[in-house]
Amino acid sequence: MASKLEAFTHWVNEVAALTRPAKIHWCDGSDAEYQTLVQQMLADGTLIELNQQTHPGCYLHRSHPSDVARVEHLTFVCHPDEQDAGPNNHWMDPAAAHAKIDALFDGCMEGRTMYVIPYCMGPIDSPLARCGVEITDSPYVVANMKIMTRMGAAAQARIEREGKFIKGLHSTGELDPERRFIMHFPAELSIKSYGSGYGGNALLGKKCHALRIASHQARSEGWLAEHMLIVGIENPQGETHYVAAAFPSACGKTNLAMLIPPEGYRQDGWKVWTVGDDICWMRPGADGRLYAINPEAGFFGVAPGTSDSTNPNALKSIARDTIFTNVAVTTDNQPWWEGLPGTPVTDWQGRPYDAANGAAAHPNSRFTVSAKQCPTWSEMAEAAQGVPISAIVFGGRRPSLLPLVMEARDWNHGVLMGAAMGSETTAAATGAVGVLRRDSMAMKPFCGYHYGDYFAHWLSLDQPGAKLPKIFHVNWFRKGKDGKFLWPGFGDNLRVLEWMINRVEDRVDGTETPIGILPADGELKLDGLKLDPAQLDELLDVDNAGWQNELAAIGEYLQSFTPRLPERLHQEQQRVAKALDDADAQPRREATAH
Ligand code: GTP
Ligand code: SPV
Ligand code: MN
Repeated sequence: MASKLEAFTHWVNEVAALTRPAKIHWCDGSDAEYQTLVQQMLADGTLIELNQQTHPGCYLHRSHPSDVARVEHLTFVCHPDEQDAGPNNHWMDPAAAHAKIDALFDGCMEGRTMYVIPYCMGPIDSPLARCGVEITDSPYVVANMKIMTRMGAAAQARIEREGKFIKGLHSTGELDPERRFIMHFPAELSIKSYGSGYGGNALLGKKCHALRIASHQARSEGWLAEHMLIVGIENPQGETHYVAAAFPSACGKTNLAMLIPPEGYRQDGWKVWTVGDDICWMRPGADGRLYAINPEAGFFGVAPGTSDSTNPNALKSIARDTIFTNVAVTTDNQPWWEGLPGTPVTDWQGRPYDAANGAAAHPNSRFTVSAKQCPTWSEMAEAAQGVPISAIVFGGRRPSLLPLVMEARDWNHGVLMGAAMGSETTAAATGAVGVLRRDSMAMKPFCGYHYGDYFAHWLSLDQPGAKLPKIFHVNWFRKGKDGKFLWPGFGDNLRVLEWMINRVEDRVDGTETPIGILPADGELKLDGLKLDPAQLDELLDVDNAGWQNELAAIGEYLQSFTPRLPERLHQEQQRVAKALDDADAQPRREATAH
């Protein structure tokens, strides 16, 4: 026992010797501790009080204008062997990486407080959960970790019991983009992050631990750590199916996780339960099905676009006890962003709002809120064994070609669909926005090892006795010739989820096409929706020639992972390409593919 605790304190002492803080604070995760930190941050300007009448317990944080998103070009995965990082990661030799970043950490906490944050990712008593400790000099990080994870005494007790935890060291440093690195050492189960105070760069339990390090651990332990929401769909008979969906950053996970059923569905008794909005850890259970937990305890959600018409559940969740980062404010000091009623007077940088300066709220402005505040929060989110997954969904922002929904014919085909995912880039990471890039399983920025090995790991789950979920691909973002989205999206996405569940339950047949199974005529329930039939045709159109090009591009992309590309995935790409060529050789049918 004692030695397990010693390893923990030894590491803390080592870090203190390097960073030389004036004080060390061991976080207990209590509400009193949170309140004390908030008062301190209000006093030094780190937090700004928002209108406490309309938004009790809500505060605004303005990050440095150069520090508003994840920095993928400064994020490194430092495996001893460069090959293990793969072409999907930036790599640095571990010893060189430590030397480089330790030089920045040297004395960086002088005169300041160092916080030690024990946390648990996942329900505290879950065998699927994993613990970590983040050391940081940022009280803003402590407050966010308190909301986003199970932080404090209970986590510390589990760490003392197990001895094993992920070591995360963070300092906001000078916020100089030239002195900013997010480094991962999977073999050492450790993370070092310097020079950013923002989201995924600084809240180390989230992307750094729960995806980059965890995906590596998951591979050797036979499970999956994925960038997925988890949502429960309860039908009028009271049966609930759980769906896990991977969409790239700012492509709709939080929205789908909290969706409100369309009017007719609500009347019929459909309910939607939120289990997670960003990260999903799943593992095969004794019955062969995949069981999933949400390792997080809160939401770090995109603010712009969140409104009463798009995501009322999110809006209700953030009416109190929420930290807002980089949003605008109104005259009466309420938080504001594009999509809300009212008018902004101060922009996200604290300047008087002027449309000439661009959006009032930063496009990647966020809210941090406890998941318990969500009206649709599922009690199953606390279940130690997790929830059984009926369907896995992949999707991205694809203005053309990709149909509203398609189903993979088997696991291999589903893994190909995930690997082939593409999406237009968003403001969630620094860099150009709206550029189409491949983002396999929405994990391009988060897979902690070689994508070829990762695809092989996915394929390896298909074993005798496994009862794997069906795999689907969706696209809420297909546009018509007028440049407008063809599909209304948001709550109406339930119509697509219902079709998936009907497929899982074998209640509908779908239509086979070379690219997968699409809804047959009449299988998508569209009652109460004003959707032009021509629009539906376009949403479900399979453009053979376009798809032949797509398959060639997918083939080329997959080849970039040789020699580690699994032969099975290559063969699957060849199979679909051939099916398209064969369809081309056949005389044209009169109707489109659905
Ligand atoms: P991260 O937290 O970055 O991982 O993002 P996320 O995947 O949770 O994305 P989120 O749900 O916050 O949505 C991001 C943006 O996509 C918001 O501006 C939404 O309004 C928009 N969006 C979400 N769902 C839909 C949809 O069904 N249709 C359309 N057109 N837009 C959507
Ligand atoms: C994402 O970018 O996918 C996010 C926000 O969920 S961050 O925490 O910054 O990773
Ligand atoms: Mn995310």
